[in-house]
Amino acid sequence: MSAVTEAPTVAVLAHALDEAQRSATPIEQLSAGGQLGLGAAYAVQHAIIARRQSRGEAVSGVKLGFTSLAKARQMGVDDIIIGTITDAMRVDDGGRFDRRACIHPRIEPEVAYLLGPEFDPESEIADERALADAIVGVAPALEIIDSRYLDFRFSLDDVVADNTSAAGYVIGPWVDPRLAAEIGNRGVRLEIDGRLAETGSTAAVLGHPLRALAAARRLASAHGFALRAGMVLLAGAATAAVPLPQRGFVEASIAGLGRVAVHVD
Ligand code: 0L1
Repeated sequence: MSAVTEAPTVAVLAHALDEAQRSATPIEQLSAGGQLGLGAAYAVQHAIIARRQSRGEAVSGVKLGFTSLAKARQMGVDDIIIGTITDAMRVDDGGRFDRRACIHPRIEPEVAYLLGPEFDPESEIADERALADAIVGVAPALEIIDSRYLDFRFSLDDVVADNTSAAGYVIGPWVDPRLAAEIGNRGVRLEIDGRLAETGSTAAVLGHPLRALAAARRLASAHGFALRAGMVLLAGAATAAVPLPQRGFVEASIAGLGRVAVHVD
């Protein structure tokens, strides 16, 4: 009798990626076994989040990836993607992040938005101005990413399935949402132990980070994500990501917006 090879199911792939994250052990890219497809990749991501929820985690928001050209080039991909963040990934501003939970983590500065009740994708509002009015806070943020794939290499489908490499995030002080319109082209600095590691501008995020609001709505309705009041939206990296140090103090600042920091150990 000839052997029949079947494509692995969404559940099998989600289990593999979830276990890779929990054991901090990298796995081969899913695409090595054949093309996955974007629909299946998002199904795997949702299945991973369901596994995390069954362990008691709560979804706290969404994150966009590859909203910056520099970042997309760094990783060799060419489209914006959406991922899920949970309460277990959140670290307090100035708090501690345990690097040993990761495989090969990197860190990047971002702009975060706090979504208000009007942000729901079912609501009528669609233009950029109205979406900006639907946020209730804006803050500087740090995102820690950690690909569960060997050598931090992946295709677009791979990284979507791997929940867009989400590993941790830190939100600085929330400020008045009206400030969001004014920070379209502000200097961004990422420092490690007081030394400059990366510098850039908020304009690297889609030309103006507020454009992430419309992108998030579009991607959320296309790929089955809920956007609810009180959720955080991470708009995507404003600079290339840098390797997270073994230990140290990482701080990001966005001119006119504020600072956010994390201790790594
Ligand atoms: O901000 C970003 O563009 C995050 C991308 C996440 C995917 C990755 O680089 O691993």
